[in-house]
Amino acid sequence: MPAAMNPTIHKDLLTKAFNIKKRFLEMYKSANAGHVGCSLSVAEVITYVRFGWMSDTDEIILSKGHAAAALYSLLAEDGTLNEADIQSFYKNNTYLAAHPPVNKLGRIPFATGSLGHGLSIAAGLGLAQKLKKTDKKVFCITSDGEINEGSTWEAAMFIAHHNLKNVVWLIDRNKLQGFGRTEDVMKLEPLDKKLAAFGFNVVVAEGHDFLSLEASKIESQKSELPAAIICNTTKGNGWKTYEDKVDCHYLPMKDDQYELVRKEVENAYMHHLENL
Ligand SMILES: Cc1ncc(C[n+]2csc(CCOP(=O)(O)OP(=O)(O)O)c2C)c(N)n1
Ligand SMILES: [Mg+2]
Repeated sequence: MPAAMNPTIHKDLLTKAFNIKKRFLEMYKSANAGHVGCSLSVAEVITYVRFGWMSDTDEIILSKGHAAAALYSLLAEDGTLNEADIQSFYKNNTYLAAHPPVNKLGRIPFATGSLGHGLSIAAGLGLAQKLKKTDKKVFCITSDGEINEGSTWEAAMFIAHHNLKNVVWLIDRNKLQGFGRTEDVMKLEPLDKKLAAFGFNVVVAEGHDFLSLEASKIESQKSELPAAIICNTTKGNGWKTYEDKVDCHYLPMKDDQYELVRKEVENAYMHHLENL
């Protein structure tokens, strides 16, 4: 897919994504928590939506709420949350729980994490904005595993039926879910054809590549249909030992693993900058 991006903007996105990853790796380490691979999978997609696409008044619904640390880190990067908020991650009485609760602090409008509900929330918000005739958009990021849930397809039908062009559905297509590969647990393919049959303008992007994400934004705006963007990603992207392995879903990082993944993520960032 052809794409062009001003190198300064590209560098800024790479830097923001790096900061976001560095911050959530620290959060996971100090909380001794899992879901590291789930956040690494979605890091560039969420960065691109926030800093490359949406306006300040648009909404993000992170339907795959188990990657909450990526969302909180993003909200720290845009200044919504501060360092003290981030330090409270996973602690008693925190606003920043393992899954995002409804949260005034982070301007999170709905709780997510019970998989399969985020797209319905986005559909409702999208319809409300359409009726109010506003320009506000709703970006919903789902996992691929949660497409197993019937409620996701119900929301898809609803979005298509009401032609909610203000809802942008991005799918973190890492091909892994909690207990194995998506195609073994419950086959999704041919996902593009299924989504097209439901009435979407289906766009495919490389979900760790800002040029491809930029191209998908442009492509998604060419159609009269609502967009579903299949973002091809790798679970645990950048954590070489566990990339594309189900273990990176659950495993907290040991000290040496943390040092290693931090270094690997930093090296990949430096490499990108050198090759801009
Ligand atoms: C309704 C529901 N069932 C089960 C779970 C437990 N759970 C948490 S993450 C996950 C699967 C993760 O795979 P996927 O949904 O593809 O997310 P990703 O690969 O992006 O991390 C499951 C089953 C849940 N959060 N909600
Ligand atoms: Mg998945």
